[in-house]
Amino acid sequence: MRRASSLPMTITPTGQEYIAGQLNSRNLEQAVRGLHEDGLIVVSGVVPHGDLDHLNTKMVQDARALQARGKDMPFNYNVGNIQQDPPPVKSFFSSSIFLNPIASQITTCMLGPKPKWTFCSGNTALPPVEGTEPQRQPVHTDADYAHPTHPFALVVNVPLIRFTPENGSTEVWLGTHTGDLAGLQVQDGAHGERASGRIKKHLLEQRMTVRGPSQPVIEKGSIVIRDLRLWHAGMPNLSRDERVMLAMIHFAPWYRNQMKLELSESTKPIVEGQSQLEVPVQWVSEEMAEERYLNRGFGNSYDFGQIA
Ligand SMILES: O=C(O)CCC(=O)C(=O)O
Ligand SMILES: [Fe+2]
Repeated sequence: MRRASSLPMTITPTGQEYIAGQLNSRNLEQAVRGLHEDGLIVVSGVVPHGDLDHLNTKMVQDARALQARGKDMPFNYNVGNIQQDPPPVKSFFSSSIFLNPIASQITTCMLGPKPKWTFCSGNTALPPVEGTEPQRQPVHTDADYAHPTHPFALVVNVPLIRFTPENGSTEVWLGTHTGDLAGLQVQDGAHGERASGRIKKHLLEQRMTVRGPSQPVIEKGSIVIRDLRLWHAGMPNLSRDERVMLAMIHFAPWYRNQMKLELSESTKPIVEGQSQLEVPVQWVSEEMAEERYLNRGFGNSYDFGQIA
């Protein structure tokens, strides 16, 4: 048997598919196959660069403000990687980024009609700070709790710039989202600890001999879709630029996750202008949205689980 690649499958929609906001059946089949087999795919050329640049300028400023909080930074595993929410207001809420129709088409095919979007945040790999050693995250799964053994949640990641190994492209371990490799038995640390979901060392060594990790180059304008269970790790950013990656979670329609987004009323027409996703929202005024989005929870304070 041919050894499986450690690099993800990339789907490249045609101009027609892009304009229609929908993949044709062949590309959709590829996407679904990649998610079943590898637990992660890249869809390239689906987000206009202008929309990314506009949001990136704002989020880089915000990242610096969060970094200036020092030990109170909302970091995950180590201080080089902060959890950072995008501003939930109309001027930055492009539907190409937050409600991308091709991303929703794919998650719908995997999870069933009207996936539920209840988490909207981001991960920022910060450039090195003088006097500190750049650190990587431990290999982990974000599904650090008892969960179903079939697909139930997909993370839609939108990189705001081109990702490379130098600027901290996420390390991914393809094919680790199912079977014996998924579940609490492969993990160290329990939900509620700052470093939960870490994959046991001997399992990493074993997996390395079967299908090792990669840090793929992801072109700007791409969307990455990842099974929540997949093993991965945030990597050091050795460049001079903040590396911002949005993370939206789509849950299966039957999955009883209780979270809600908090969005400004100003985004309502955009959210209600689409019908692919169910979007439970706590609507707040523009002013309140502005005031609160950089002071939300991070890491373990979110509950990705479902009620009984
Ligand atoms: O920033 C990244 O590349 C990944 C971050 C991550 O996996 C996490 O904080 O859980
Ligand atoms: Fe993670």
